[in-house]
Amino acid sequence: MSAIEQKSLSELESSNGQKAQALTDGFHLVIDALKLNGIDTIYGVPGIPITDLARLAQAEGMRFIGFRHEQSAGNAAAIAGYLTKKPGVCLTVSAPGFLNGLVALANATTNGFPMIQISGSSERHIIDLQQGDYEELDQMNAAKPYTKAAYRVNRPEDIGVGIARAIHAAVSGRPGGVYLDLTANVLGAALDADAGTNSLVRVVDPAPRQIPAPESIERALELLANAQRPLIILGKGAAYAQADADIRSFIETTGIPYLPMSMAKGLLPDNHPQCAAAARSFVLGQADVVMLIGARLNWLLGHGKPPQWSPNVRFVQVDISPTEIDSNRPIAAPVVADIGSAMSAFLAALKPGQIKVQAAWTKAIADRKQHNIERMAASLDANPNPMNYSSALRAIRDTLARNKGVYVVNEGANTLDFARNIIDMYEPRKRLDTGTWGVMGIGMGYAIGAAVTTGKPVVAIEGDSAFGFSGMEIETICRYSLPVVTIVFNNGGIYRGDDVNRGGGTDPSSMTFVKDSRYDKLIEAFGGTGHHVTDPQGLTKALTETLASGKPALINCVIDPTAGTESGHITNLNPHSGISEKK
Ligand code: ADP
Ligand code: TZD
Ligand code: MG
Repeated sequence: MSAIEQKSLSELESSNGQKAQALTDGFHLVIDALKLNGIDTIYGVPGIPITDLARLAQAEGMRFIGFRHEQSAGNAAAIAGYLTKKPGVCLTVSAPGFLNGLVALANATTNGFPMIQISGSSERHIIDLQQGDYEELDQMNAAKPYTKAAYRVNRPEDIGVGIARAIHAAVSGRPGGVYLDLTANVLGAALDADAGTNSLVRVVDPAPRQIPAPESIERALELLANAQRPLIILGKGAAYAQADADIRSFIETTGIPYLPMSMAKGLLPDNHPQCAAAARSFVLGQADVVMLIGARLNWLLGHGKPPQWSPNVRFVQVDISPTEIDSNRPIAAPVVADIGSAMSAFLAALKPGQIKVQAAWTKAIADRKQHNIERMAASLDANPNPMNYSSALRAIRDTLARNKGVYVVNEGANTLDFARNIIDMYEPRKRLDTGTWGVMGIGMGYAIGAAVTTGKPVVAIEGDSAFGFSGMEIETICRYSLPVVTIVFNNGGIYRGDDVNRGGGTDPSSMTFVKDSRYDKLIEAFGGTGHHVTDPQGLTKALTETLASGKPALINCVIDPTAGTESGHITNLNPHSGISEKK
């Protein structure tokens, strides 16, 4: 045990036995500052120099959720931030632990999730002269390019301000990941207790409303009123804003069809008559005025350009970030505001009958939806042996339709793309997935973050490759007895399980895993329930039972190794060397 640890522990003991002390230290000030600002949970992995910070958090009544890898701890913090609008806090050790967490912090920034990674760091004077300290790294500067903001606290009396600044940066404007560096010296430093208390800051209104300019609302309504084929696209910014009732009211009052981006599914139920998801390509290609609400025109929307979009489409964009406007296509009617304020302004300004959606447009969408739904029904109803994505997902879809409050975490390639299309969501912010980066490895972290934050059941639908990135957190799920059911879509590989080594050697292909793996056995090692299923009936039964039990479970779901396609539904983004054609 280090000197710092001993000192802090002895303080803990004496604070249990005796009355208030004249001194406090950096460890206590961090905890006090977090608690003062309503932060009650830390996700992390302990070690030098933050071992006692985690212990102290528990001693002081906070929850500390300990992970097996910092990336998952970071992902849990990030999704907690998305779900609660309060920054999720991830705690990491110096250098390698910090870097492990940084992937999640960068992913949070990219997705606009409020998160703070607090990391202990080594001695500044040794780092700066590169004299080789234990876990030496210039962490703050390493973090800067990947974060919304990065701060370092060099004096214990600045901890309160450091945490206040981190909270403001994480949740204001477009939310994001913030790095807060706490040196070992600062953590261990003593400070007069009163001076310490007085140095803390309770933040006031860290995510202030951003009221839209009235003329921006008028301009947008006019554009929509003159549209022939209007469309609304809801993104995860709209889900994050938690303005659910006003968004629904605007959509229903105007009658404009809408398309939810993946994490905005359920903002209005997917079976809503105005939902155009089943006619996605059709509406993107045909719409003449598109209102983006908390969605970026990035790769996920083909950058708003042909061939997916009409060349003449004009845009309304509601976004809190002024620099998002015109980033890919010119925006005719920008509304820079927080979505809650914007939607209530739209509702207040909308005149009765101002926007009328032409029946021809509504009917064309309904016809196309019907056509696509019938086509999809054929593959959903087929019952191939072994199961393919559609037949397995139909079983999950139907079971989840009977369990509408369940959170769905989803990653993989085919496993992601099929599940997104097949599984309907009925409630806001219930679908959590690979998001803006299409990153693998969010699965168990997001599942744990959602379960810890909400206490609600979670079903994680995972490609077998995707699962491997965070699979060890199955132990974390069992340790905290979380109501998480993980379903591993086991097709034996990345995209497919039948790829071969093109060199003909004995090594397996770069794309495949051990055949007939039994992922269900993993969870049994930690006392969870494992199921191995090979048909939709078995899957339905296992999922129904495990959801009802509310206990950790893993279902190994055998999928035809030949069922997937390269890169799932984004094959077009995959440059080919020509070797893949030799299959
Ligand atoms: P999706 O991937 O679902 O299309 P994106 O993450 O690309 O969504 O876009 C979300 C957008 O929402 C971002 O441009 C972000 O600035 C914006 N945003 C996030 N929160 C709010 C909010 N409360 N009010 C307005 N805009 C927001
Ligand atoms: N590493 C990281 C961090 N993110 C990534 N997106 C990838 C690698 C590349 N990648 C994908 O884009 S999807 C995927 C990888 C490795 C896994 C696909 O296999 P799966 O799903 O088993 O999860 P399917 O059902 O077999 O397609
Ligand atoms: Mg796979």
